[in-house]
Amino acid sequence: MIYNIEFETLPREAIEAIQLKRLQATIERVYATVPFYRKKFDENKVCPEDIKKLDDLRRVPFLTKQDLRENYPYGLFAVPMDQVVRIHASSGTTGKPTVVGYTKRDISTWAELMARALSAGGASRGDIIHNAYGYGLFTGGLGVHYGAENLGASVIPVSGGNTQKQITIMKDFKPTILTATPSYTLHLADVAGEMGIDFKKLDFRSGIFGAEPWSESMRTQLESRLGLKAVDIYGLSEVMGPGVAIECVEVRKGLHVFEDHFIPEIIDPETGEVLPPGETGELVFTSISKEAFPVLRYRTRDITRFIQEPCLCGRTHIRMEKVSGRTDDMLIIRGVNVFPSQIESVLMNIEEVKPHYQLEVDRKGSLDILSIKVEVSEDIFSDEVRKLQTLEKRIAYSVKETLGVSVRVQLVEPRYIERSEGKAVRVIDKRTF
Ligand code: DLL
Repeated sequence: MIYNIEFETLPREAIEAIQLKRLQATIERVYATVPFYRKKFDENKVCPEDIKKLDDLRRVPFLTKQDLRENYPYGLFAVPMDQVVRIHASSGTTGKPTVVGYTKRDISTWAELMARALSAGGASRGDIIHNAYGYGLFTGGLGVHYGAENLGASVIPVSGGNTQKQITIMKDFKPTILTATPSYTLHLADVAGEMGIDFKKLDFRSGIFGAEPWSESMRTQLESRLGLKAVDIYGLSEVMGPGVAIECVEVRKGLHVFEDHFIPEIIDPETGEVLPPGETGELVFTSISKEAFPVLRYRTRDITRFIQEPCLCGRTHIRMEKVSGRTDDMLIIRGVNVFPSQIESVLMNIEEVKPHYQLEVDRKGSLDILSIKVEVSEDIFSDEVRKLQTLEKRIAYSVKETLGVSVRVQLVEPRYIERSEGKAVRVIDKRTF
C-alpha cells in the first residue's frame, strides 16, 4: 500500500518543482549558518543565488566522510544545540565516528519516510513488527521504531542479540513483519532450526532487510528458507538513517528513493562527473528537508545505478538498483575488481555450502591473494578429505569462471565464522600498505 499517495505518486515536473524550491532553501540556510559550507562555496566561487535550476546542483562542491571527520562532533550542525533532540553516530571502520543530529521536525520527517518505507515493504496498521535492528547510536533500531509507530503498527523493540529469546518471542507474539540485517536474519533462522522451530511456519509475511549489501541469490535463499518476501531497505546515518530508499514488495526490483526529501546523483568516483542516466557509479545525496544536519552532495561510496522505467507499483520516485558494494570495499585482485557481494552470489548457487562466509585478502610479494572461508554442514565437513577437496576446487573453479579471479577456498565447520548481531564482517584485509 502507498502510505503517502499524494507525495509518492507526484508527476515528474511536480517532484522537480519541490526539489528546486527545497534545494534553494537548504543552500541558503547552510550558507548562512554553517561556516564550513560558506567557506567551501566561497572557495569554489559559488553562491546560493547561482542555484537557479536543478542542474546547477553540479556546481556545489562534494561533501566527503573526511569533511565529517574534520568537523567532529558538531561542526556541520545547522541549528543551535537547543534545537537538537536526538543524536546518532555511525562507527565506521577507521577513525572517529560520524555524529548526526535531528530536530523535532527531522524526527517527524524520518518517521514519515520510515512509515512510507515499511508500507512499501508490505507492512500496515495492525501488523506486528519484530524489530531486530540494533537500538542505540546505530540508526536502524529507532529509525524503524518511530516509522512503525507512525504507521500504526505494533512494534516489538527486541534489538539485536539474545537470539534464542527472540525466537521464543517470534513463536509466542506472532509478529508478521521482520526487520533486521540479512546476515543476522540468517543467524536467527539457524538458531530457530536448532531449537526445532521451522521458521517458515512462523507468521512473517515480509522481511525488510538492509544496512549491508546482499545479493539477489541471498534473496532467493532468504525467501525460500524463511517463507516470506524479502525487501531491500537502504539508508545511511549521514543522510538520515534507514528509509532513504526502499523496494516495493510488489515488484522488488530497485529501491525507490524518496525524491521529495533527497536528490540522488550518480557520479564517476574517479572524476566526480555526473554520469549519464542508467550508468553505474557512486551514489551522491543532497538532503532537501533536513534542519539539524543537512548534507549537500554527500559522497556515499555506495555503488549502484538508476532505473528510469516507471514502476508497476505506481510510485513515481526514481529507483536505484540494489547496492552492489562500496568503492572502499572493492578488492582489486591481480587487476580484477571484485565486490564481496559478487562472491556471495557465486557461493549461494552452490548447494552444499551455507550462506556464512568471510573473505581474507593478503599479499605475497606484489600479489594479492584472496581466500574464501565458507561454512558447510556437519555432514559434509566430516566427509572424506578427498570429497572436501573436490568441493573446494569446484567452488574455486566457479569463482574463476564467473569473476575471472583465482581464489583459495577453505571449507569450515558450522559456526566457525563469527555471527554478528548487526552488520556482518565480510572482509578481513591483512595487507599492509
Ligand atoms: O546502515 C542505516 C540502515 C539501517 C539502513 C537499517 C537500512 C536498515 P549506517 O550504519 O550509517 O546506516 O551505514 C550506512 O550501510 O552507506 C551502505 O554502505 C550500507 N547499507 C545500508 N543499507 C544498505 C542496503 C545504516 N540496503 C551504509 N544495501 C551505507 C547495501 C547498505 N548496503
